Amino acid sequence: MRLFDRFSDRPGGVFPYSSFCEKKLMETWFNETFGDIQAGWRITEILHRSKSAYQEILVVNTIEFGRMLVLDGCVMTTDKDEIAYHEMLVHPALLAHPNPHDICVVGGGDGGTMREVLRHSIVRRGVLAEIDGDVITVCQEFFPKLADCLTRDKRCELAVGDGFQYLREHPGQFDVILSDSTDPVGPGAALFDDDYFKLAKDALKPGGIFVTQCKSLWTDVKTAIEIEVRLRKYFALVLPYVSTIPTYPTGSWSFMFASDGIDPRTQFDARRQEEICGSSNYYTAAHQSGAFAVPAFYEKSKVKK
Ligand code: SPD
Repeated sequence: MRLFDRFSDRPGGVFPYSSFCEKKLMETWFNETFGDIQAGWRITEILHRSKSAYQEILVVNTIEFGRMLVLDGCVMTTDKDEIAYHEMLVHPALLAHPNPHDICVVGGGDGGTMREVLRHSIVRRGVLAEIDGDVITVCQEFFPKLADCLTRDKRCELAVGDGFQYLREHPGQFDVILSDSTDPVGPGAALFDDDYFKLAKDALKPGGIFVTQCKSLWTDVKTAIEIEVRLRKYFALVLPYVSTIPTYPTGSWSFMFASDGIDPRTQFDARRQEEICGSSNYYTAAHQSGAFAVPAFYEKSKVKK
């Protein structure tokens, strides 16, 4: 699909006070198509378009959600609802780990996940293993609230390159690994494979925790179950959880939490949680267990397999 195909002009009504003027207002929309569903956001401006060595990078200004980062036609993040993704990818795991000192984020070049990681004062080192340096550069310009931490916080280390390779070269180093990838299609698919999950497990210290973003349970319950089953080969406890992310397909998104036994719903540091909740805009204390209440059809779909 050509980049231009993602935009459409639609008649949006008539000019106010237009009884003598038939001219229609034209609205420009950015559309994302996923399977048989299409979502659209009315935009005012295309702020950036480029093609990196890995993907098409697009930044538009939407009316409802502010700036929107789009990679290869898929919405990655927006000014307004980024909190629902980044806070929920990070806090359940970091609060569950008793000593999260060394953290690795795989992907996440926009910086949002790392920003949340670095809000935990207990963190000593946050490594961002992002394959596409252009995403970092573009986000530093258009999403400073997300990306500023990548250069301003001394605890953050940028490892621009293949996350797969990075984990292979750093066995036993991390307390928590967070996989902030694109979707499990095309280049992102490798970050949902057996080999990658094994590498992640090996790159963790004993007792380490791994979390990956997953899919919408409404459209991809089978894929989510497959990812859970794959993770179970390497982790004793694997739990799906969900967040409401309006600009992601279906508006409801899942994550997989994986540990050797730490259960985030009951084992977490309440003192650190209080500190995080004080400055969070999405995550609340109730999410630490409540987010793990996934729809009944998730378990039932396993039986049907
Ligand atoms: N379908 C969208 C999934 C995108 C997950 N990664 C988003 C990156 C935001 N830091």
